[in-house]
Amino acid sequence: MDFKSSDTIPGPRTEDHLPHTAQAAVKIVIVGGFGVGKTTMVGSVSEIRPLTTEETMTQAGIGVDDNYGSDSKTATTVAMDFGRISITDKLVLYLFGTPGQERFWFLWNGLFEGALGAVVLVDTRRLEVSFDVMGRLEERGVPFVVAVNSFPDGPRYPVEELRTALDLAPDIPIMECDVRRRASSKDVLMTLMRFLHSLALSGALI
Ligand SMILES: Nc1nc2c(ncn2[C@@H]2O[C@H](COP(=O)(O)OP(=O)(O)OP(=O)(O)O)[C@@H](O)[C@H]2O)c(=O)[nH]1
Ligand SMILES: [Mg+2]
Repeated sequence: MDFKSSDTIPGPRTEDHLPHTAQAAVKIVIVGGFGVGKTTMVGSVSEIRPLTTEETMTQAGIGVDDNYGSDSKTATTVAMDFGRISITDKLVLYLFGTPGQERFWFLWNGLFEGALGAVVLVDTRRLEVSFDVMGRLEERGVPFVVAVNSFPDGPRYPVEELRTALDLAPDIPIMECDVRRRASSKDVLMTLMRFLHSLALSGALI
């Protein structure tokens, strides 16, 4: 293909460059059922413009994909979300959001490859989806924390009640969050980092 002399190939923007102090990069996956807020979380916390693979939801999805009354949700992830956040000068997290619709779950295995840890996003209106999600992480030996993304019409339960309902081991962190807020999403990631650090110290992280 010929390029006209005025054509320019866009290079990385300044904010896309990794800080030169970065010494370690860690892959984290964000998983959860359809429409639980995975793409929103990657977008709210990423310091680079996130890469998304959103496709518009069409009439064909009616009766198949229940968006639980979220009229603002018009698109769904069909492959993955990708973002990045520097936790410290030295530590960088690469974030991979998974697609939520079950017909795309076969892509998760590839996305889990090399992941050090995961965030399981939970919607209290659809707790049952979380069992499948956590089961897949357990099968792959990926440690995770659980973050409850509270929607206004979702039932509210004390966190410890949710721990019991989800049959979570006592050491697995569980917290509430609002993935639309950067600070809240960052708190979740910090909790995951602390959890992974404690597992590493105890020798449980392979
Ligand atoms: N009220 C409320 N709405 C939210 C919250 N989090 C996300 N949303 C909205 O809910 C919708 C779902 O968000 P997405 O980020 O697309 O969810 P997802 O998990 O990536 O969805 P899929 O990729 O389709 O599985 C969007 O319209 C968000 O604006 C929340 O905490 N509260
Ligand atoms: Mg998504």
